[in-house]
Formats: sequence, structure tokens, C-alpha cells
Amino acid sequence: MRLYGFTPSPNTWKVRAFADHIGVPLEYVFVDLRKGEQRKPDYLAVNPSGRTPTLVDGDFTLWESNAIQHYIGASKTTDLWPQDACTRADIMRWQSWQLTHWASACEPMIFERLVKRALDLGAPDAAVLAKAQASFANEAGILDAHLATREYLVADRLTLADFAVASYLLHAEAAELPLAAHGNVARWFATVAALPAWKNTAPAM
Ligand SMILES: N[C@@H](CCC(=O)N[C@@H](CS)C(=O)NCC(=O)O)C(=O)O
Repeated sequence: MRLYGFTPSPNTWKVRAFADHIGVPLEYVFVDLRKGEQRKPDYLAVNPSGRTPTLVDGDFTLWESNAIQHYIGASKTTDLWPQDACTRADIMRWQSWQLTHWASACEPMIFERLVKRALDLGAPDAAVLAKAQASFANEAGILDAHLATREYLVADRLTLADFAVASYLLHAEAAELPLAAHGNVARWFATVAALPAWKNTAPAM
């Protein structure tokens, strides 16, 4: 399987870390978003959305990182993407929340504090940051309450859901995401981030 991705992106990272953890080798092709490579015709031919990541397996092409995680998880027998309907639905619940609410809560601070600095786009916008703090507090509060009585998100063990949700904390330190107020999230994230697979696939910061 070939994965096209942008290494510092949480959406690429969650796929690579998960594949590494369950031992599915990926042929990795770096798509440099800073150079606009995602808008070149050869990339648009595999992913017309012009976003990363994209998986190509023979004749089959798939984009959207959560769907890619499912496909990789289904390529072998693994407890991280098990067969039973309840656990699968629970994993998909957290992935849906990640895609709709968690990403929106984390992205503004990542963009204002990290991407703008990296690409020399000027100072962070204070109004955007203020709004983002409120959104982050709300969503991180939901995650924190869930993790108060659990070590992992689903089924009391590591699953694909942990990779999907933790990926957005990849830049927590550099983007100053206020994790200190959410001790259960910080504890859970430290556990996931300590996995060898996480480190094996982490971008050089
Ligand atoms: N929902 C998509 C989001 C993909 C996405 O937005 N990728 C970003 C990097 S984090 C991207 O490639 N952006 C390039 C662009 O918009 O030009 C997924 O989960 O795969």
C-alpha cells in the first residue's frame, strides 16, 4: 500500500502511526503542502480534493484519513479495529467527533500559533485565539470527563480511536493547547504518545 501524506499533518500522522503500530508496511510518498504539491495534476488525479492523506492499494484509491485507518485495520486481524459491532461503532463515534468537533477546536490554535509562524504569515489573531480557547475548553472538557474513569477511549484498551483523536494533540506544546486544565486528557495523551509507533512516525519538529 502506498500512502501520500504531509508528515507534520495530524491526519497523515494518525494513519502512519496506526499502521506502524499494527505492523502494516506503507510505501510513503511525501506531498509537500508548502510547495503546493497537493494541487499538481498528478496528485489531483489520485485525490481530487487536493488534500492529504491518500492511500493507493493496487486499483483502489481512498482518501479521508479515518476511512484509510479502517482499510488498513481491516487488512489484518487486530484488536485495535475489531469485528464486533459495538466496539466498531464506539470507535466510529469518537472518529466522527474528532472530524466534526475536535479538529475544529484544535485547528485554529495550531494555525494561529504554529502554521503562521512556520510560513511567516504574521502575528496570531487575538480574536480568533479567544474564540478558539472557548471551543477547546468545551470539547476538551467532554474528552476529559470521558477519560476520568478510563485509560483509553474505547473498550478499556488501545484502539484505532486513540490514534485518531490523539493525533490532534500532536502539536499541543508548540501550539500551546491548554491541556493543563484537562488532566485526564494530558495523562491519556502521554500514554499514546509514548508508543514506539508514535515516535517512529513523528515529524522532526
Ligand atoms: N478530513 C480530511 C482532512 C484532510 C486535510 O484537510 N488535510 C490537510 C492537511 S491537515 C491538507 O492536505 N490540506 C491541503 C490543502 O487544503 O491545500 C482527512 O481526515 O483526511
